[in-house]
Amino acid sequence: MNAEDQKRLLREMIFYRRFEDRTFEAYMERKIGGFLHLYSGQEAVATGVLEMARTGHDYVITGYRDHVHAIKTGAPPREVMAELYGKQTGSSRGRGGSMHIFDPTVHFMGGYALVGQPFPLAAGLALACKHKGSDQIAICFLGDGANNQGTFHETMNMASVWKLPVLFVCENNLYAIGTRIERSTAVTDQYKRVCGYNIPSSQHDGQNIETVMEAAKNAIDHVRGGNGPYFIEFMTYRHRGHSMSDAKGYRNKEEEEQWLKRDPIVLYTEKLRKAGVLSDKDIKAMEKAIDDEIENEIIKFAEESPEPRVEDLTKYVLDDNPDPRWIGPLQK
Ligand SMILES: Cc1ncc(C[n+]2csc(CCOP(=O)(O)OP(=O)(O)O)c2C)c(N)n1
Ligand SMILES: [Mg+2]
Repeated sequence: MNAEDQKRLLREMIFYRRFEDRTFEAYMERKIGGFLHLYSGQEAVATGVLEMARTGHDYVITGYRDHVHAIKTGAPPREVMAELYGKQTGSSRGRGGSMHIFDPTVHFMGGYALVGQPFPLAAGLALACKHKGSDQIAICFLGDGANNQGTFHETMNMASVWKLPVLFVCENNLYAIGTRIERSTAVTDQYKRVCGYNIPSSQHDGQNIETVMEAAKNAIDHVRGGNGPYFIEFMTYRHRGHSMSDAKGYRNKEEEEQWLKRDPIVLYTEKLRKAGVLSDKDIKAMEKAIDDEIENEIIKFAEESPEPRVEDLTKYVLDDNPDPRWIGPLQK
């Protein structure tokens, strides 16, 4: 990878971190309501995997921790922020909020609140790709906890039998809300669980973005090459609580400190600094430009956007009244 791409990827990860930090503040100021699950600490996974995908062409789907996945897929950050604010200009026209970012114009097929819901939807998207005879694939992100849902097992079986072009990306952050993985899951290495469905799989470090990219490239090549599904697991950690009302009492300080040392942004910044790609001054300038962009373009847009109108309440909800932006792209 050349230095320009490395710098861009670091900038993207810092942008995602600052975006999430700023949503935290807006939530505390009561500008964002409802549930809010932040992605801080896991940035290298979505950034690295989607860097290797053909965004806008492939279909991407995930759970409720979805802001970064949506933006990296191509949803405009200011529309994602406006959605968090519940505004009419939001990705889902203010109807969805944090857990339901949706932008089919870039084939981001949603965040979903129900754990395990995206598995069968991803299989459906992959089946559609297969029927169309296209080289598109579906990429389904999900947490370690989601793999204990019935939908996981049903989907893995059908995806394998039908050789569907779907990549399952497990973000194993060791916890499902406050339950540590050993307490809920008999086989804690998630990649081993799909051997019963004859799906090839592997496990990798999710904190090193270049490792993620290399692993994702191999997995995507496998799926796009017509070989059926692949299941890839990344070991990672969320820095913040599960959602905003979580004081993290179930985790110990030593564990958190260990993972903070392996923060994906810290690791990549160190690597690029040592390689002479970036100086401390460059990093400071980068952070300043990101903060300005978030404040002056993204937050400003969300704050100044109108609320949805009461008389439009049922608009875009039912099939007979879709958002015109969504009609064409869904057919592509
Ligand atoms: C069907 C369903 N059951 C339970 C819940 C409550 N719930 C919300 S998040 C969550 C844990 C999911 O953990 P994981 O898949 O590891 O994702 P992470 O939050 O770690 O990203 C649970 C049980 C839900 N949203 N949907
Ligand atoms: Mg988890």
